[in-house]
Amino acid sequence: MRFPLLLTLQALWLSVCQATQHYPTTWGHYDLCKSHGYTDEGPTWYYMACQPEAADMTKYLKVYLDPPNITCGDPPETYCTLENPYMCNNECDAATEELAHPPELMFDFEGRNPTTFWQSSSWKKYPKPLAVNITLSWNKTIELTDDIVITFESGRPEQMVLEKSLDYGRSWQPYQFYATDCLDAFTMEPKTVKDITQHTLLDIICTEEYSRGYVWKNDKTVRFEIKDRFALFAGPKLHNMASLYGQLDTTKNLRDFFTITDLRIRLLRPATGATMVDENNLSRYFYAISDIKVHGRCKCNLHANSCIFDKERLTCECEHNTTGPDCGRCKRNYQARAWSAGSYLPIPKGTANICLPNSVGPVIGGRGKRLQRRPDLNPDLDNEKPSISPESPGIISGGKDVEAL
Ligand SMILES: *[C@@H]1O[C@H](CO)[C@@H](O)[C@H](O)[C@H]1NC(C)=O
Ligand SMILES: *[C@@H]1O[C@H](CO)[C@@H](O)[C@H](O)[C@H]1NC(C)=O
Ligand SMILES: *[C@@H]1O[C@H](CO)[C@@H](O)[C@H](O)[C@H]1NC(C)=O
Ligand SMILES: *[C@@H]1O[C@H](CO)[C@@H](O)[C@H](O)[C@H]1NC(C)=O
Ligand SMILES: *[C@@H]1O[C@H](CO)[C@@H](O)[C@H](O)[C@H]1NC(C)=O
Ligand SMILES: [Ca+2]
Repeated sequence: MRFPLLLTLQALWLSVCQATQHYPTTWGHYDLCKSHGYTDEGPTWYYMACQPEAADMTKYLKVYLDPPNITCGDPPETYCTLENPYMCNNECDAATEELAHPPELMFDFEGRNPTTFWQSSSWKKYPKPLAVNITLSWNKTIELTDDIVITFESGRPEQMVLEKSLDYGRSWQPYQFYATDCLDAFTMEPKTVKDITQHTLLDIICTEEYSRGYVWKNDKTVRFEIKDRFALFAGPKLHNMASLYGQLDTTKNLRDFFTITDLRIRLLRPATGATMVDENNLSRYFYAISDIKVHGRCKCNLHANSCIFDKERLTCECEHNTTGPDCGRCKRNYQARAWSAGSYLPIPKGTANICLPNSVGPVIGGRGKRLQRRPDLNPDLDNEKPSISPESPGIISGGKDVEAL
């Protein structure tokens, strides 16, 4: 009679897997910033590293197009298909709601049929390049947690660059190059994400995987593969997130790689489907995007487990007596030691590294030497070893002394 039980367990396991398809169970840690506990002296709080849940980040962005008037429909235009220049029934008219294709349609709910999409003007100025920048701005640092997926309604571009900014759009770095011919377009060897190793994870590659023309009509997505990169540390099914978290904790470059404030999609050359551009019918060449997926979480330096969207702006709800949009500072009167980010280590609860009240005692200069140490103070306070705050016995903090897993 073991059989039924086994089946039940299997069914249970399957449903757990389905429920957590996006986020393996190991993502669940770090959802609490503090918890209530008791010591000999009475009730107290225990503080832990914490972070907001990952979410669909496209609800919180602003989109900017360059050139600003590149959206189709003003004046109205009729488009022909790439496959058949005599099939010209794609009409764009910005003044008619049913025929308009504004940028918002890249971020609306894509559950219905037919799809809704943004569309550019056609390549009227050929051979001058048809270059369009689509910039997505959050005005907040975001940590990516899943692949960026761009779904094209037109053919996928023959040349495109995905760029990122970490400083609110002041400077930009490429994330990935995309071309039908990487050598020709960017003088880069074509690679795929499978060529990347732990040691080359920060390398920027050019891929030809997402630029094949109209023949692959069913494959309309262009991806930036976050999960494949995570998998280099966390294993193919991201079962060992602890290992990834350990790496993120100790390697700033790696953390920064997945962190953004803005994204920019630089469309450089539309799909042409053939080796020669048909100069007599340029209405066949344009860009159209039906959906963009960006999944991530607010970066709160492990000092907040929620992030709110208020007055058009994302802000971490900082705990641990930190403050600022990313909880990047200690609150006034809580500067007894230098601010530091929370730590994922030790797994699974991490270390809060809370800011301590000034009354703990004055700290001299930058070296953090302490004067007038009060007798009840833990002598290890300065070197981030686990320590007890004098005001509230039982508060655990510090602890960067754990080896990476
Ligand atoms: C956009 O505006 C610029 C400058 O006003 C103009 O030269 C260009 O033709 C316009 N482009 C489109 C596609 O309407
Ligand atoms: C493209 O070809 C179709 C079919 O011949 C024609 O109806 C349309 O006007 C042409 N467009 C241009 C811009 O020549
Ligand atoms: C797009 O952005 C790049 C830099 O990221 C800039 O050089 C270019 O002028 C922008 N505009 C267009 C239309 O490409
Ligand atoms: C970005 O956020 C800051 C506050 O963090 C605000 O002052 C600024 O106006 C925002 N910028 C934009 C373009 O929304
Ligand atoms: C911040 O400081 C206040 C006042 O001392 C204290 O009640 C609170 O528990 C502190 N919070 C954290 C997370 O340390
Ligand atoms: Ca859409």
